[in-house]
Amino acid sequence: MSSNIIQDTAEKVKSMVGGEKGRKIADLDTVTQTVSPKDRITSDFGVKMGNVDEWLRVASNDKTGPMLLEDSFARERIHRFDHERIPERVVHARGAGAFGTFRLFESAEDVTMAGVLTDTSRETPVFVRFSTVQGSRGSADTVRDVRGFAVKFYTQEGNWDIVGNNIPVFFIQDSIKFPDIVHAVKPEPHNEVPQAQSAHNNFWDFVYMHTEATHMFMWTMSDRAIPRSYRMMQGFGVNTFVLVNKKGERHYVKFHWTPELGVHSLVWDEALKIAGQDPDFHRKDLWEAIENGAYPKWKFGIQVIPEAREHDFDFDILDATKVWPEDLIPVRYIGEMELNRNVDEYFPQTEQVAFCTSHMVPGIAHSDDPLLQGRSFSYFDTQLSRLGINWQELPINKPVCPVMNFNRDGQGRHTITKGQVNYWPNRFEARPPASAQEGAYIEPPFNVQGIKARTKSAKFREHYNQAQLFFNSLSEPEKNHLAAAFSFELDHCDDPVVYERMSQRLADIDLGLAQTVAELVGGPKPEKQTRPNHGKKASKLSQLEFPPAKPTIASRRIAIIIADGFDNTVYSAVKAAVKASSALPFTIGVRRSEVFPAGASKTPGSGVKPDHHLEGMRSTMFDAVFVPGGAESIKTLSKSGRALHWLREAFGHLKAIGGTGEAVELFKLAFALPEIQVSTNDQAVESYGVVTMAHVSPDSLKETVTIAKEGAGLL
Ligand code: HDE
Repeated sequence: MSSNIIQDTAEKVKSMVGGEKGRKIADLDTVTQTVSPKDRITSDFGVKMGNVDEWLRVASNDKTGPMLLEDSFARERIHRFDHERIPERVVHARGAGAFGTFRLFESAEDVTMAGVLTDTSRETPVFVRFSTVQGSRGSADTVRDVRGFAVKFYTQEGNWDIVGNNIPVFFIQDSIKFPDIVHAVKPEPHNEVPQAQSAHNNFWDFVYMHTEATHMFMWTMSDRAIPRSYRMMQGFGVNTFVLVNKKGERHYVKFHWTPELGVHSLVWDEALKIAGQDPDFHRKDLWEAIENGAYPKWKFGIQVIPEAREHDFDFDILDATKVWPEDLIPVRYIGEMELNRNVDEYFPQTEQVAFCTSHMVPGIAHSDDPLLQGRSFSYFDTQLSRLGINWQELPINKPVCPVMNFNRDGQGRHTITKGQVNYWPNRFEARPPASAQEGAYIEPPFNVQGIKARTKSAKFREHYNQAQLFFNSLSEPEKNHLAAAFSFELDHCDDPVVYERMSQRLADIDLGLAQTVAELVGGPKPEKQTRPNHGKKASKLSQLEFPPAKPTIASRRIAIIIADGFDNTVYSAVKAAVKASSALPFTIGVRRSEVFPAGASKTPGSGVKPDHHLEGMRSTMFDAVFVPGGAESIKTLSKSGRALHWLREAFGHLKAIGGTGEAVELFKLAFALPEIQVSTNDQAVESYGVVTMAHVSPDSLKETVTIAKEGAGLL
């Protein structure tokens, strides 16, 4: 009891093996077991089992009699199996997680005293879980939805969680509305349809009735809601938090994650198809990238407003349905996160991880954001039904610094605390709680005034300005995708009240948008803009403003299509070049068994064994397609409906496509667009994203390889 907890912390932290960044992994290692197939199977109580295939029963060669209840081995197996499931998360049920490291490259000590944001020598271990919101645990990854972006920092001062999303605003302003929005967006109660989609009457009815949702539904109808990869999306803390520095000064803050690979999305047709073809597309993508050493990275940034400037803006900075435009409050990038290790087992790690907005460390605090305050109640509460009262003891949730308190007992408690007392103060040399100087979390004094009432500041009542700002700031293709998304969603609403009203609502934002959508979905076509457009734009709302930090094809999936008689020189050179750029080449053959190059003897072993065949994997699984020439190969592919569909689909999804030699003829046939220019010699020609080279000489082969390697025209 009398031990000095602060000193303990420092010593324990120092003594942890594996260095700073390995600290959480070393901690998890203490509870990790590696099961070898050579190990003998035992019961949960450690007794070796002699038979795991047959229940003990009364039987003989000619008679199979009743089973015996006495077989506790068999009963144990069934009993454990019966209770394998826990309640899935009520939202964000489907997710994928990974471990990583957070490094700070600039101290933010002017605004916070949090060690994790001021000590540039630290490497803080993190666990991140990405998720979709609406669907259940078994739903598809590429649905149109917000993505969760939750980060747990295992800091030396305790756990800090930023439980964010990939969209910077939210549907509602007050947490009391959360059950309504979630009920409305989830499958409808009478028939539990549809799964993982907002394209239904109840959702659009809700957002029509709640004008505060207008800004958010503009984002969810944009390309942001169908990301190409978890690795290619931004993360936002969404809520307004407070940073406190050593002088006790408070600053309002928003947290940002910006991906090194840039922000990229699927096109809707791709997203729809992938949901069926590979429902685990995002989960696999994250896993594959980490296994291949293409560790995803995000820059970490803060937008800071000093306390005294809280009321200087035409929106309330505590309103989670508003962004802080970056032109007004620039993002200050101070750190970087890398994800570099996959989980060892999904359930104890990704499923049992529990994030809470109230997990904060000294230097980081709550603001009066009415959404945040309610969240901080909800996350604690929900873990009780998911994981039980001792959820913070689960290895993935345990801090890496010591925990000492008198919270005790409860179901599933497994920490054993020695000592005679479990209360404070006590007759032993109990030390008082720590002071701020000793690292305690002390709420900075804050003057609160007001009338007790169910209301919010007047600025919370303005709901359209930023919806227009967002729309005005998008590029033309993004605006077109937005109109298409509304048209898809409202087409799935069969109650005319819903799609007719929503068609009208869009005229509060933009007349052109409202008219396009109304016409397509059969709503009344608005004649005039019901709310004048202020015409303002802001930077960093269009995702096109987030290109990759440097052009790269690393970790991209590139399909190389071949049939018997393909040009092996080009095939091998391109494949090697793709690999050399840390991208992933996949050979797609007309069949998965050996395919033979031009001039080969066709003896077993002299050909190439493709990774997949054209029916097994579709173009939607790849970022780019390359077809090497070879007269016989191209003749076969030209006659294959599937091969032509592959190319047309890739073209329609705006994929980069490349081909040499006779492949030029295949492209003419597949695309049949007179506008597309193709090469007629050994010069590469790029047109509509299709790169061709009709003749390949030793010199031009180098160029082909460069095209593939540098991604020029490919991605
Ligand atoms: Fe959540 N949210 N949320 N949310 N949320 C949950 O907590 C809640 C909100 C977010 O990977 C639940 O542990 C309320 C905003 C993520 O484990 C639950 C309100 C943002 C995750 C909950 C919100 C989020 C959750 C379900 C309105 C973006 C997944 C299981 C006041 C900043 C975390 C759980 C993970 C999960 C409540 C609004 C993000 C029920 C009451 C805004 C990323 O507690």
